[in-house]
Formats: sequence, C-alpha cells, structure tokens
Amino acid sequence: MSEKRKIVYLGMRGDIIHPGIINIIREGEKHGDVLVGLLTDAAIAAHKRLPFLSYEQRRQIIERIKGVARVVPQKEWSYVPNLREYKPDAIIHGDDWKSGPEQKMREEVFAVMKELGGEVIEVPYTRGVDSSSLNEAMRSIGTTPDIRLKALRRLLDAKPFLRIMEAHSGLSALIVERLEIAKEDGMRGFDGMWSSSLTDSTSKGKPDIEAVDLTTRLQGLTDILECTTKPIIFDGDTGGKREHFVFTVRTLERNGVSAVIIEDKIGLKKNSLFGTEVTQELCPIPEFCEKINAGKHAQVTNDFMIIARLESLIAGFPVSDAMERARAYVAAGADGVMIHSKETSGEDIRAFCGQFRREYEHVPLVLVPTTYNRYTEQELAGWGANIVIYANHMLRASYPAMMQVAETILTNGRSLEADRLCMPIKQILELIPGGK
Ligand code: SPV
Ligand code: MG
Repeated sequence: MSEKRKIVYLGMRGDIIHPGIINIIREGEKHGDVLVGLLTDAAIAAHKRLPFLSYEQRRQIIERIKGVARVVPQKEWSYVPNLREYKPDAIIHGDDWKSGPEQKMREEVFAVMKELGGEVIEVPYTRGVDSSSLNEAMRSIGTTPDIRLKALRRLLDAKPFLRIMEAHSGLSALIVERLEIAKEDGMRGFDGMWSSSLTDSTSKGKPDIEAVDLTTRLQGLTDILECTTKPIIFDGDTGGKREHFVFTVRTLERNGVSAVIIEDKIGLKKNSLFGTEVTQELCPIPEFCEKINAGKHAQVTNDFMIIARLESLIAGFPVSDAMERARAYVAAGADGVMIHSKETSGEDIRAFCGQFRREYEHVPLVLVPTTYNRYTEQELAGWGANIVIYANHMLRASYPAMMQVAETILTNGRSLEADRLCMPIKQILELIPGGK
C-alpha cells in the first residue's frame, strides 16, 4: 500500500498570478499535495486593498492551476487558524517574510508548525515578480466601472467599518488612493472617496446650493475616475426632482460610482452645517420615499446603492422624527441611511445610532463627524456606524496652505521664503508618472 501523501499548505490572495506563485506551487508539489488557503475578501480587507476579483472568481482560477490539489478559504489574515484546522505536514512560503511586516507572522507560523510536528518550507523569493509590485503596476492600469461599482458592497461585506475621504480633484483623489500609514495592526488607508457637493461647489467659487449641476460635477469626477481605483460615494444633494433623479442614478452607475446619498430636504438646498440659521425644509416622507423608489427601479445593476440622508436633526427635529423617516426610507428600498447633525456633543447621533441599530441590525449606517470630531472611528463604530465620511477635509486643508504661500510671497516680494511651504519641484514632476 502506498504511503499517504503529505499535505503542504500554501496561503495566498490569488488575485494576481505570476511566475513567483507558480514557482512556489511547483516546489510545494515536490513535498506533497498542495492545499491552498485562499484568503477571503474579509481576511484581506483589514490589511490590504480589496482584490480586483471576488473570492469565487479567484477560487475558480486557483483550482485550475496545475499542482493545486485543493482550495479552502482562509478567513483570517493569519495562517495560524487554518494550520490548526487542517494540520498540514508542511507550510510553504516565499522567504521574503524574513524581513518586513510579515516577520511576526513567520515566527507564529514556526511556533505552530513545531507544535503540530510539521515543517516550514521557505522558497527563495522571485525578484521583480511579487504581488506587491504587480499591485502597483495594476494600479497604474486602473480599473473598470463594473469592478469599482461593486467594490463598496464588497468592502461592506468584508469589513465592519469603512473610512471614506473627500476628494474634489484628481490630485486630492490621488492622495486618498495612495496614502497608507503603518500601524501596529498593519497598514491603514482610506477605503474610498466622497464626492462632496460642498467642496465641488466651493472649489468652483460657488455656494453649496445645488447651483453646480450634475454635468459639471461629473467633469470633475471624471478626473478622479481616471487616476484612481477606489469606490466613490457621490453626494447627490436632494436628488432634485424625482423625474430627474432616475437619470442621475443611471449616469452615476454607468460611470462606476458605487453609491449616491440623497438628503430629505426640499426648496433651495442650503448646506446642513448652517443648521437652523437658514431655512431647512424637510421633504414630506411619502415624496422622499417615491424618489428613493424611483431611483431603485432606475438602476441597472444590483450593486449600486442609494443611501437616504436624514436631515431631521439639522432642521431642528428630534431623534424620533429621524427614526420615523429612517423606517419609511428603508421600507422604500434605501440601501442604507446617513444621519447628519451639526451638534458638537455627538449625543443626538449616538442616540439615533442606538435606536436604529436596535431595529436594524445590518442596514448600513453612515456618519459624517465634521462637528462631533472628538470621537474616534473606533468609538463611532461602537455606536453602530459602518461608514464614516471625512466630508471636506482635503479642500479645507488646501485653503490655509495656499493662503500662507500667497501671503508669504506678497510680504517678501519674492518666492524664496515660500519654498519651504511648497512641495519641491522635483517632487511635483515625479508625482505623476509618465511626465518625462
Ligand atoms: C457635503 O460634503 O457636501 C455634505 C456634508 O453634504 S455637509 O457639508 O456636512 O452637509
Ligand atoms: Mg453636500
């Protein structure tokens, strides 16, 4: 009787297949049957950008690679839970984890394999073809409207909490797209972008009163779409007339925008952060429900989201009014709700979140903590929020920076003193590849 084949565990994302991965599979095969632990979206999303392909699509590809005996989901970033569950005879990994952020994971894996009486096989890293550098290359290729559109729902499924940042130009969006900082628990970045009516209007020198029309806003959005891949949530203001909103939905959807948020106000829209200093008239509930419903019927895919924004607290009404509206809007088909307030205490928002979560465990809940910004993301997530939007910070940051430089030049009658306030010329030339 032949000896039972050994099992060799190989954890992977499986989004980008390259010779380095094939090499590891081939090496693994020499030692036994290769069991691929394919990382789920949720396992990846907490640490890295979401793969371009869904888990199912990735599974179908990996299963058919010669040398792969079986594919199982790896639901955690760490290999350890699967190693304990499948008890392989060996785990195989590229030796690049000897340094850098994966070092700690390597130590854990060695400890577990020792405990299980198994072995760790390290394969020399294939230079120049690792997933991270290919990821960079993919980013420069871009994405498709379909992949981008789906990304928000996939992220909501994969992560309990998303961090969205305002972008009003290609340049500001590039920062949101690329910036990552290292934290103890891995890399931290933004999950997507907010296309804000306030910053789109302000950057055009116009008030935030729906005076910048959709066509104009889409021209700006196109710049963002062209240089980024992350999902976009569009500030749809009041959504306009119901008969017009259906076209807005289709236009956004066709462009790969993931969601539109519309607010339940009527009349001349004024920015919410004015609160009751200005007239804020709420839309009758049935009328707003019809608008949501018309939008839901107009969308072509199942992935596009229409999020209903509750302006009760902005207009001076109590949490109970917001709750009544939330119930009606969810029943009308809203894919999520956003609750807004200009109070700095956050108490009204916290009260709403508590009540909403008691009634709706899973409906996505969006917060825009511009005024109650003392609370951390962790605290807001604890209240039940799924999405936090930093709604205007990139534009607000740029204004004082530009003012300071302009003042410095005026004061000195030359730009030498302003240089230290500006990005170096070399940096601006190299920021966008392909200029040379
Ligand atoms: C925006 O960013 O345009 C918003 C959020 O709608 S707020 O300005 O707070 O109303
Ligand atoms: Mg707005």
